Amino acid sequence: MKLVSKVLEGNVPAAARLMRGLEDETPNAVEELKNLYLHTGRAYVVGVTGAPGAGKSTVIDTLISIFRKKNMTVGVIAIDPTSPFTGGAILGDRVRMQSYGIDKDVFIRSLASRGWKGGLSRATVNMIHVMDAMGKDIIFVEAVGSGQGEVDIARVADTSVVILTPGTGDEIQMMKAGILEMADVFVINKADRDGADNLKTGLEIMLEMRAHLPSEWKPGIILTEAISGKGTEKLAEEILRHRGFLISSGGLERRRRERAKLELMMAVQGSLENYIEDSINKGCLEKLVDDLVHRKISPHSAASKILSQFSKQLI
Ligand SMILES: Nc1nc2c(ncn2[C@@H]2O[C@H](COP(=O)(O)OP(=O)(O)OP(=O)(O)O)[C@@H](O)[C@H]2O)c(=O)[nH]1
Ligand SMILES: [Mg+2]
Repeated sequence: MKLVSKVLEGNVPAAARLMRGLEDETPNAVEELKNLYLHTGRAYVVGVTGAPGAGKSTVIDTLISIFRKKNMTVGVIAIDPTSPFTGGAILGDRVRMQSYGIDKDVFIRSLASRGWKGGLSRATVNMIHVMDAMGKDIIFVEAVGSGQGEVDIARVADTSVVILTPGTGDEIQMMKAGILEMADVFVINKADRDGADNLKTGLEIMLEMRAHLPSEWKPGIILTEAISGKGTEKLAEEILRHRGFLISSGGLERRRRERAKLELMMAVQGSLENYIEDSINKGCLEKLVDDLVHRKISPHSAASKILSQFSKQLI
């Protein structure tokens, strides 16, 4: 439990060590997390998604400065796009956001999108908890959006920012992936390029087509040129406006409840998976698979057997 008290004091090496432990889900780190969790729930989480190269890192970069000026401490979790050639994480984000390396109130951590024992959602949620416990006021989670991915980030974020760029046909992709429904704030970045106004109009029409109750949040559309910082102050305001709306409407509490439930389900799933892995060692699982292959049992009955053994073990 030594790491937790250090993390709560904002100790960076301790936080980095705990994060590494959580990457591999070592028993020690998982034990520390149990205690750490009780000190979390204060940070505001902003998901930032968009196509590769849309400008997510550049936008976050400008937002870091804006929120630091508001005296808020910042955490960033950058889920790197994985190169199809090497399977390694692209280093660009780390280099670009390096200038904050000396500011102790900004903590940036990259996460490779592969190789996480418990899956990306669990890894991301755990990183959020560590930064939250460190006392970060606002945490940005950058993730490449390619359909399913954004939806997952939306489940762990309080505010979901979706970045689009002109001339890429993003809006069509977006409708297909159901992103329209999950975005709280739309950003049209690279507004210095042709087609930004057309994209905005198209997006407005799509949003109008959705039925809105007067009490519902209507996502704003912010035009930015992240590279020069133009429009990003407005974006920061819009994020805070959404936060205000969530707090006053009770939406924040609902979202956080959903998140707690998601985590509970992931924890149950994790415990079951660990149990099943142990069963493999004992040969139980292979025996069940044999029975399935020879049609002596159905998958549902086999699952019930595993679950009943599991529940006996819990008692
Ligand atoms: N013209 C223009 N270029 C921009 C703007 N914002 C970012 N860029 C450039 O777009 C490129 C990609 O920006 P990033 O911030 O790395 O984009 P990203 O979405 O984080 O990219 P990945 O993490 O690789 O998915 C960089 O070369 C930026 O300099 C902008 O407003 N206008
Ligand atoms: Mg990036």
